[in-house]
Amino acid sequence: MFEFLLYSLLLAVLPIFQSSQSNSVDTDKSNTTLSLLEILRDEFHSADVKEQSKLPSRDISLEKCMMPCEMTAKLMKEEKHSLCRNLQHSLVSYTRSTRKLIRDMMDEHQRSLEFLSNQVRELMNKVQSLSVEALRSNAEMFTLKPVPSHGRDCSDIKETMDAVAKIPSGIYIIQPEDTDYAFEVFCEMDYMGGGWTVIQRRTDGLTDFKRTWTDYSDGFGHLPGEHWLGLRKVFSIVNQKNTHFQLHIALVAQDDTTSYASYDDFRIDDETKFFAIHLGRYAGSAGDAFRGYSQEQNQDTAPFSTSDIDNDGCSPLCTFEGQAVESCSVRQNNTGWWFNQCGLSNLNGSPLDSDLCTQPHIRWDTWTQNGVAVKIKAVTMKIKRVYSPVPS
Ligand SMILES: [Ca+2]
Repeated sequence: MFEFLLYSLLLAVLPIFQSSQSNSVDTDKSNTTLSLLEILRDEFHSADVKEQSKLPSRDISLEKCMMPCEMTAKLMKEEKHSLCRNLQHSLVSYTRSTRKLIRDMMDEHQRSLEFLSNQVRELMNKVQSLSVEALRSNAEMFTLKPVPSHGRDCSDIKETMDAVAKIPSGIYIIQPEDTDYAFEVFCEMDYMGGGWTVIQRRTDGLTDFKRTWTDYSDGFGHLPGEHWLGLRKVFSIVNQKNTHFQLHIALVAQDDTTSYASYDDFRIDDETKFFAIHLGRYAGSAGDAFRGYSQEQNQDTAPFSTSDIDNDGCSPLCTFEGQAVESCSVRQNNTGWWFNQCGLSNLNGSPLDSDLCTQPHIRWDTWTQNGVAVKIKAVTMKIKRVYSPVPS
């Protein structure tokens, strides 16, 4: 019986070895194993024959053939079914675990993405809040903190700082007395004793002086070059208590000859009176073009005019350079000035106009050569404190 079981077992494993033989690289080893199995089968068969020969009155040939074959087939079938079942279970289990693994990984990625999105949202909120805070700080800095000024005007700066060291010409910050804001001005610290606050400069014609009332009130241009400081700022300087200001007008002709006009008590009214000009005594070499030669030409006490605010005294028309004009500003390139029936001066004209007869230009018509107005290519207007008693 034992031999029979052993033989059955061998028959069951033989196909496996045969199968592995066809796929195995180690062919010799498989052949050896196969030979061994065949020998064992033959031996078992011999032993079986011997055993069968001892059994009396039985169909030996039938049992010898049928029993092992049936058992073998049954065993092989069960083995195959078992293997298939195991394989099927393994595949199902593997598929399930793989699906679960993929699902877990996707869940993990989703959680990571959500976490990162939240982080980004929080950071953006922080950036926005910091931007708002920075803007508020800047606004507070400019609105609440006063800008430190160097003095009340260029004369004040010259007096207080020049005692310590010589100070150069350039841009300084001033805050005139009783003025609630500071602003920049160009100070000339070398010319005629220094301490001059420049209120107008015209040199190369690159700055557009065709401006409205608002621009002439607030100022425009580039402080180191051509500019108009602005009537409101000029008013705040000359309106300081216990001060008098001298106005100096420096002129340069196209042939580079120079001339000047000076007024020892210069001031202007406030905006409600259209910044009307008031001039003291004249001194200089260029003539008193502000006052001209007759009362009709006198610009002293005249209000300021621009192309959009007409105070030029032409009612309804003036005669200017032989023509009837309604607006002295419009007739003179839309520039602003203290026109009075136009008059003999307008220092805001263009220095590039060469034809004095037909084109607007810098005008100071009391400066003449051989009876003809000089062609002016540059002008500077500047003011300085005076301390000598001024006659009232
Ligand atoms: Ca007019």
